[in-house]
Amino acid sequence: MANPVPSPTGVLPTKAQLAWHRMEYTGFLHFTVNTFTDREWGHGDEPESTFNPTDFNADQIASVAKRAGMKGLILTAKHHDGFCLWPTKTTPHNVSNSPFKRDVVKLVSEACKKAGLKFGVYLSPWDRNNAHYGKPEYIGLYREQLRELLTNYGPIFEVWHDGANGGDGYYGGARETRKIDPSTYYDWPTTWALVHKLQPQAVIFSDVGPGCRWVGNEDGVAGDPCWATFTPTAPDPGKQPAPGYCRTEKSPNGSPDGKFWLPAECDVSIRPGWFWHASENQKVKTPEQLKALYFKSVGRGANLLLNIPPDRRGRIHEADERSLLGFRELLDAAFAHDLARKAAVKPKEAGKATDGKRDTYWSATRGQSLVLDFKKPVEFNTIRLREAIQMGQHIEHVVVSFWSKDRWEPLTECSTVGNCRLIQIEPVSTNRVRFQFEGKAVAVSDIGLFLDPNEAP
Ligand code: FUL
Repeated sequence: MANPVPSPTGVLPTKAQLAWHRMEYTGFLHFTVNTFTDREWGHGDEPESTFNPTDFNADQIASVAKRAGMKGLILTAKHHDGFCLWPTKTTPHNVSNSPFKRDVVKLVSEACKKAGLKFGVYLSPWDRNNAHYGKPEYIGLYREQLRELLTNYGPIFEVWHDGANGGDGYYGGARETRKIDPSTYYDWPTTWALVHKLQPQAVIFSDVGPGCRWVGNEDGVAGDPCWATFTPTAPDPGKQPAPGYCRTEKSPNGSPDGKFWLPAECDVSIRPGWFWHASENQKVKTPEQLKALYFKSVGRGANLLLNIPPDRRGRIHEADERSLLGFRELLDAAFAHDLARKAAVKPKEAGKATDGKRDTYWSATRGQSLVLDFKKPVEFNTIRLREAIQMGQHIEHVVVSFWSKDRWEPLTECSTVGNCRLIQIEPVSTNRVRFQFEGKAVAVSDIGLFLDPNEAP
C-alpha cells in the first residue's frame, strides 16, 4: 500500500509563485539612456535625444532569449535615471520625445508574446529625473506609471522593485541631495495591492518580496541551504522592512521557519555591467561560467534572472548570443537522458502518490529511504531532485549512496531541495542508488540521474 498522501504543511506558495518556480530561468533587459552614455547609473539629466537605437529589433531580442531557453523577459521600463521606455502620461521624459519615438515596452512585450515568452517589468522606485521625487506627490506618480505598465501590455509575470533608493544620492542636473526614508516613503503595501489587483498572477520581486526575494548578491549564486521561506527584517529595530531597507545577510539562505513563502531570485549579468558597454564585448561570461551559475542558482532551488543587455543598435550583441546558445547546448547535453526513468523504485510503499491535481510525487515516511533499482548498471555524474513544493518545503538533508558489490557506499549528500536540487559528482556506475531524506515531510516529485558528457573525465 502506498504511504498516505502528506497534506500541505507550514507556509505554502501561492498559485502565482508555483507558476513562477516552474519558469526557473528568465532574462533581464537593461536598456535605456545609459546604453548610449556608457554609464551604469544615469544622472537623470540626459536629454531625451540620447535614446536612439540604430537598428532596434525586439524580435531578435526575444528570439535569442527563447532559443537560449529562457521562459520570460523583464525589461527596465524605467531605470534610476527616470527615462521611461513607454509614452507615459506622467512625464515628458519618455521615449516619445526621443528620436526613436516608438513604444519600446509595447515592442518588447509583443515580441515576447510572439516568441512564447512571458513578459515582466522593472520600474525603478528611485527616480533621479523627476522633480517630485522625495515628495509625497511622487508616490502617486509612481503608482500611475505602474498602472500604465500593468494595464496596457498584456499579462505581466513579474514586477521588479529595485532596492537601490539613492537615499543619499544626488539628483539630476541640479545635483542636489534628496533624502527619503525607505521604510516609510513609498508606502509599499498600497502599491503592492495595486499590482495584485491589476495583475493577480504577477510575482513581485524586492528585498522583501512579497512574491520573491532578492538573493542578497548580484553574482547569480544562491545560498546552500536555500529555503523558499524567509522573514524579512528591518536594519533598525521597530521599523518596517522595505525594498532597499532590509537585512539581507540571511537572504541567500532563507530560513526553515520563515514566516513567508519568498523564494530566492538570483539576478546576475552576462557582462560585468548591467548595461551594454562596447568595452565589455570581450568580457561576456562563457557558456561554462553560465552553466556553473545555473547549478548554483536553479540547482539550489532559486530562479536565475540572467541580464542580457541590448546594445546601441537595440539588439542582443553577437558575443552574448554566442555565449547564451553555447550555454543552452551545455544544458541540453547535460539533461538529455534521464537514466532514472529505467529504474524500479523501492520500497513500493513509498510509491507514487498524487495531490489530485497535476502533480505526482514520491512520499516517504520518516527514516524511509527510496531506492532506484536498475536491471543493468547505469553510469551517471549528475543528480536532479525536486520537492513537491505545493506541499511546502521540508527536506533538510539528503544522503545518497550507491550499491557497490555487496554493500552501500556513500556517494554524496546535500541540504535543501525545494524546487530543484542539482548535484554534480564524479561519474559512478551502479545498479542501485539510495536516497535517505531528512525533514518534517518528504514529498519528492522528481529524481533524475544523468551522464553529462561535458563533465565526464
Ligand atoms: C541594482 C541597480 O542599481 C542596478 O543598476 C541594476 O538595475 C541591478 C539589477 O539592481 O540595484
